[in-house]
Amino acid sequence: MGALVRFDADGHWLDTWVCDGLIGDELARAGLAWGRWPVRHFEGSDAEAVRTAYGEEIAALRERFEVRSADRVRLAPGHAGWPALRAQFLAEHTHSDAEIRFFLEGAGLFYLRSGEGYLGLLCEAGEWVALPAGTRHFFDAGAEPDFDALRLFADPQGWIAQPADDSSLPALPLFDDFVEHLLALTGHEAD
Ligand code: LAC
Ligand code: NI
Repeated sequence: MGALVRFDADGHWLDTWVCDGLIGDELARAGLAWGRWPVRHFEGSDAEAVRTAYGEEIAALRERFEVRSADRVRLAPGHAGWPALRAQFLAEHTHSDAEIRFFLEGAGLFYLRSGEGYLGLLCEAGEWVALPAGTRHFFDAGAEPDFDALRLFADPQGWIAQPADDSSLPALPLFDDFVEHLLALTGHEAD
């Protein structure tokens, strides 16, 4: 289950959306495209394997966005490089192209500025999101990352981030706290 949460300027949790239609509408208002594709199981650990399994869906995205390169990021719990990568993802940044991410497995949390406050978008397997170029955002996947995602880039060089001045950011719940709070709200216990 993906989820979208609105926070105020001080980082207080305000509204929670967990229905596809409402998440899509709310994100569209914030200028983001979002959707869900069927989860398919396929062989292969590279970006090409995803393009083969999701040919039609990815072709449709390519009609909407400029896409010149792609890569695939798979991070399993205990990944040695995660602390350094996490710090890089957690720093608020922008990209000169749209940030398009499609989750094949696991989950990740995006934060972006919206109006006076912030939106937190939890993406799970089957969900994709496109943040327009220049959107200030950051990302987390928790203390133990567990996701597999396709990243599509307009820039042929792939992942390039411009740091944003994040000194005004309030404390927003990172992935593990976000999920715990969400599960408590929706009446589920965390594992
Ligand atoms: C990205 C996330 C970390 O740019 O925002 O992939
Ligand atoms: Ni980014």
